[in-house]
Amino acid sequence: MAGLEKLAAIVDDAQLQARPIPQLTHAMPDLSVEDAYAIQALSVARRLSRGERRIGVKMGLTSRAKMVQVGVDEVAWGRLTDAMLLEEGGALPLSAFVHPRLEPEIVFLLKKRLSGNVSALEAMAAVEAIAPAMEVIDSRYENFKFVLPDVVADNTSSAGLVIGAWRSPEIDFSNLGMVLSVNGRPKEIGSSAAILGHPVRSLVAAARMTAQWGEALEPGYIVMAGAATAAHAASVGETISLEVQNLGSVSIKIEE
Ligand code: OOG
Ligand code: MG
Repeated sequence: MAGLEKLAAIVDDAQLQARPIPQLTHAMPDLSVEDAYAIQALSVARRLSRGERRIGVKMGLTSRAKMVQVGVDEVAWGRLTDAMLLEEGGALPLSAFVHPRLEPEIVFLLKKRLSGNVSALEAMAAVEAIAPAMEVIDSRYENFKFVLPDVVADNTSSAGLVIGAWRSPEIDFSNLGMVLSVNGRPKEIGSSAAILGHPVRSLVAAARMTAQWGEALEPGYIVMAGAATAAHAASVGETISLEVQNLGSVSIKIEE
C-alpha cells in the first residue's frame, strides 16, 4: 500500500536525519497497531536495502517502570539491524540522534529457531548465551511523546545497543540487581525481575508476537528483553554504565 510506504519513509527519514517529527496519530488518529507494524516492516526494509543486516528483535515496554515513563501500557517489539550496534566502552555521538535515552537490559543470543507459542523451557533451550546490555532508544517523535501505534511504526524507538560479554545462560537471571550509573553515580536501580517477572517471559512473548506478524526468532538472532527501569536521557560528557549482578557491566561515553 502506497500510503504505508509513505509513512515508512517519513519515520525512516526522521531517523536518518535525526530530526523530530509530529506523531503520526496526530494526522491519523485511527492508525491501527496492525498498520503500524506494517509501517515498521517497510521502514526497516528501507534500512536493509541500504545494506544494513537484520540481527534480531527488541522487546519494549516489558516493565512497569517503562510503561509508566512513556504512558503506554502494552508490550511492543521492534527490529534490530547491525547499524545499531555500538562499541562497548566506546562513544555515542549525540548529534546522530534526536533525543537519545539509555536503559538497562538483558539480551539473549539464540542458537535455535523459536516461533509462535513456546514454553519458558523451550525458550531457554534455544538460548546460547545471555549478556548485560544497554539499549539506546530514540523516539523520532517531538518531545518523546507517542501512543502505541506511533511507537510501533517508529520501530519501537530502536536506535542503538551496547552489548557486554556473553555468558552461559545456566546462571539464574530471574532476579539480578541492575544499576545504571551516570558518571559513576547510580541513577536507575532495578532488578531483572522487573522484566515481566522473569526476562525469559520476554523471550516467550517475542516468539509469540513476531509470529503474529509472520516472523520467527532465527538462530543467531539477539533478543533484547526490554528495560528493567526507566530510561536516562543522555547528555554530552556523561559516561553511562550498567552493572548487572553476576553478569558483568557495559559502558559508553556520550560525545557531541
Ligand atoms: C519505547 C521502547 C521501549 C523498552 O525496553 O521498554 C523499550 C520507548 O520507551 O521509547 O525499548
Ligand atoms: Mg529497550
